[in-house]
Amino acid sequence: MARKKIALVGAGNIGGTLAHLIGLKELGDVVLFDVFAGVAAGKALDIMQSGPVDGFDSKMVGSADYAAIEGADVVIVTAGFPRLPGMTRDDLLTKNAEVITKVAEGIKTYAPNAFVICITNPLDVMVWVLQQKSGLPPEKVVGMAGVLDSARFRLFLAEEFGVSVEDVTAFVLGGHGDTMVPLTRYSTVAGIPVPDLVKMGWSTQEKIDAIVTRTANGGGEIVKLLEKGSAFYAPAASAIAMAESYLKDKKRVLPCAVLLNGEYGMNDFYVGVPVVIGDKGVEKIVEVQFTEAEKAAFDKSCDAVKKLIADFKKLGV
Ligand code: TXD
Repeated sequence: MARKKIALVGAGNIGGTLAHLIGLKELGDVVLFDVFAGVAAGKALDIMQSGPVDGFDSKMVGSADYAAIEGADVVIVTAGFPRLPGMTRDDLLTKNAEVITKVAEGIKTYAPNAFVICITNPLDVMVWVLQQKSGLPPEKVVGMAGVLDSARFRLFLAEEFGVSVEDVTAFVLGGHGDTMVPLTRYSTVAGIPVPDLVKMGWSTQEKIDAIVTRTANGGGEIVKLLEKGSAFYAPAASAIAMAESYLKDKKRVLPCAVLLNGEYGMNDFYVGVPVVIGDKGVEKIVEVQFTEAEKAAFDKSCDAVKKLIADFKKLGV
């Protein structure tokens, strides 16, 4: 069986980390694409040279020519401009929409059968632009945000409870941004919901509320610390979990930004909800019952995404 081909459009911080993880996990061969061909080729060669040490044989090349991504099984898109301190995700809208439009054309021409994972911010709008402009089926174009947001939530909860991150599951919905909706009711330690753990005296509601706020601002916290650029290790690991579920038909249940078509009473825009990812792409959208407060928070988050899309349409990019 031939090795899978994974194209990484954008060879910056996340792109390089993705390539390294793909090598370490032996998921396939890698094409790093970037407008800076030298950066893409340099990272590809550098990572391939770690192969003999770590014991992987993935072939890696760098290119500034879209023809290089031809026939890719998976395309992960990070191309664009990162968020700088003081800049909101929304400020990135115009600049990154232009980049994503070009990327969509490249994918449509050279990798129309790929499973495409978009990471570029502002995520929920960029993944929508990518799907619209590429014309790929919606079940093959998803956005990565929820896996990262729930990983942050899981880490903070694990620290609060003094337990392994492995035993904490978390449930995060909505747009990637300040309006994201962490559902504590569906977040657990080994199956015990967080509200029950509060009742058991493991924490207080105030502390859980603070963790929810910290999670929603998780990206900004890293941006502030780094001073230059945004998070890249955890975002890369999160996208790899999604790619792996597709490539191995694992059917993992992961929160991803997907195009809603009536689910949750919403239509025609991308937002984060739990989905099953298998070899057909998004195989199922999981619809949970909301309480009134949860529904209000989810609607607010959807409104923020819809507003961004309306802003984008006005720009006419
Ligand atoms: O949860 C999430 N979705 C995110 C999103 C979490 C963290 C970061 N998130 C966003 O990912 C971030 O706001 C950025 O929009 C992307 C990529 O982040 P990264 O840290 O990798 O940014 P870099 O290091 O600046 O890399 C971007 C690369 C860089 O090498 C540019 O030269 C390249 O993109 N670039 C392009 N490549 C191809 N084609 C075009 N047109 C292009 N323009 C820039």
